[in-house]
Amino acid sequence: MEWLPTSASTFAPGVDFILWLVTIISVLSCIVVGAMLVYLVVKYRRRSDNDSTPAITHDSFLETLWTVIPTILCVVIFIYGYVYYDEYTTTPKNAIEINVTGKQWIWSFDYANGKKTLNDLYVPVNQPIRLVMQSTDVLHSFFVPAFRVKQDLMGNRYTYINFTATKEGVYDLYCTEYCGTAHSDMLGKVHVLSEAKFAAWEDGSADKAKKASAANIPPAELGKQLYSSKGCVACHSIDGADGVGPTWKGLFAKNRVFTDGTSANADENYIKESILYPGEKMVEGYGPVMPSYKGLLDDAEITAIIEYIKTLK
Ligand code: HEC
Ligand SMILES: [Cu+2]
Repeated sequence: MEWLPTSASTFAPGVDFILWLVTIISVLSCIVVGAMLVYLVVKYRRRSDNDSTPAITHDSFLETLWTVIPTILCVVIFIYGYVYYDEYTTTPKNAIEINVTGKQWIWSFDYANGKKTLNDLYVPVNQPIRLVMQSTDVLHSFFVPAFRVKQDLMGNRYTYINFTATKEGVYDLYCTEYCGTAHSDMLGKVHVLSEAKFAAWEDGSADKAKKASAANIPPAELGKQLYSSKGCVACHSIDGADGVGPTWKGLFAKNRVFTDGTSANADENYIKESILYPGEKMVEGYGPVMPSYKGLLDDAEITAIIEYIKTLK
């Protein structure tokens, strides 16, 4: 049985150590106090009607003991806590910076070379990373359990977090600040890549390889994957339920009415336009909250999403 999530950053061992330290101290104290309580209750129970207890009011030895021992324990916990907190809040000089924007209900990541990703953060292994984070609306919170890092994102200021991933792999990213209807869908993945794989990802050759393999799956199937991986799932249902955005069930070829009174038939071109320029035609009854996916989805991916929507009758 795994007690704690995978440990995949330089912070994880220290955080886990303090967690265990505090847990063990608490459990041991609880057992000792509990056992003494039972023992003393039994030992000094009232045995007969004229059994009387001596009136002891003070014991300097005991008082010193129960002051000194907890104080030492607190100081030890404080010192470990302080040392790790200091490490946690100090960014190494050679850290790579990545900008993070939290938005109802999407994570977006902007990299130094101009790349941008949604819900998927890519980082090289064994490289200090500094995230410069902000929110465009309400509070969100960036939490990667495997790295033992968590930090709120705010609308009026930048907040920071740093970490160094130590193990290649894909880790869960959660929003841990309740941020509205689709909070529970505000999920992402952190992809920790080897240096070589990260370089390939950065210059785009990994994208091409991935696209080539994506080309082998049916478009509707790819569209279904994109629906979750690109975060459409946060606002659009596929079962007819109303969400932040209209459901995709039965959307294709349906007549759409817009806030300016015009209307259109939901064909391929309309859906593509809705994805690239969501503000152009506002479906009646909904707010202007959908982000543009221009530059985030290529033509083949948009076609795949359209094919997927067509299957949702
Ligand atoms: C933050 C919430 C949100 C996310 C995320 C989102 N949308 Fe939307 N979407 C909306 C809202 C709200 C509308 C209706 C208002 C409008 O027309 O912009 C909408 C409208 C649409 C429409 C037109 C629907 C209709 O009924 O006419 C399409 C197509 C669409 N979105 C596709 C997508 C795709 C594809 C994705 C993911 C790649 C996505 N949306 C992600 C909120 C969102
Ligand atoms: Cu959130």
